Amino acid sequence: MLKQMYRTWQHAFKIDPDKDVSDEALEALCESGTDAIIVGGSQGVTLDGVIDLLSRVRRYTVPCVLEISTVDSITPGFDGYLIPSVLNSEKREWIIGLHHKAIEAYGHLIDDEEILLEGYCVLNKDAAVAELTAAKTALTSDEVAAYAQLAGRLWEMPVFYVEYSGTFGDMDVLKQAKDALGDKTRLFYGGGIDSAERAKQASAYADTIIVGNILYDDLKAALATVKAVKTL
Ligand code: 1GP
Repeated sequence: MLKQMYRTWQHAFKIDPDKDVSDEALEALCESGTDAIIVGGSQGVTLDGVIDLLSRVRRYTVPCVLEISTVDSITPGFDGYLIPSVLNSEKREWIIGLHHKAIEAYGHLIDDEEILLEGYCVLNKDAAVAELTAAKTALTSDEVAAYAQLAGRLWEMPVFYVEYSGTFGDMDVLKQAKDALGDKTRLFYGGGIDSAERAKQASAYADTIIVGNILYDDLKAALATVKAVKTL
């Protein structure tokens, strides 16, 4: 059950249902020793794309979870569902609004053990997700740390996600977030991890690192990020 298993994750690959990945590459990713495959993206996510990727990942034993970006692309069959809330969005809908609407419509179908709330702090102004969610990315490290404290010690969210999607982030910001978070919340980090070295740097502070883009550009480098953080 997702509510338990995410606590041990050190590494996950995030695979975008809107991008092509070959069967060989997918096999290597799923058999890499990563803790989970997260299916998710911010643009062009469709139900067909999600179902296709789910069925291909399901050939392997690795846990597979869906990070929900649109209600229309939710389908049963995943090991769990990650629900992002963008804490530094300037639009209410990305913090709580869409979630409220979805629960009003589908709340009766939700198994609480299978869902997990992620408090996002989106920090790369050039990322698609920053534009989509109107994230206020120009934050000082103290401001990010305040979001971490809010998410961790005040709200006790299960996950605080420092998101630099597309670029490698400021590790001092990540360290300060970790220090402010308290011990109830896991720190996820994603953005620009494209080598074993960067995987190690981020995992010095993050409990779980998420690797995305590099898996399309350099599969070998992507696979090296697993070995960098996990003892297999
Ligand atoms: C994206 O945090 C993930 O949501 C991973 O980022 O694609 O830059 O690796 P990258």
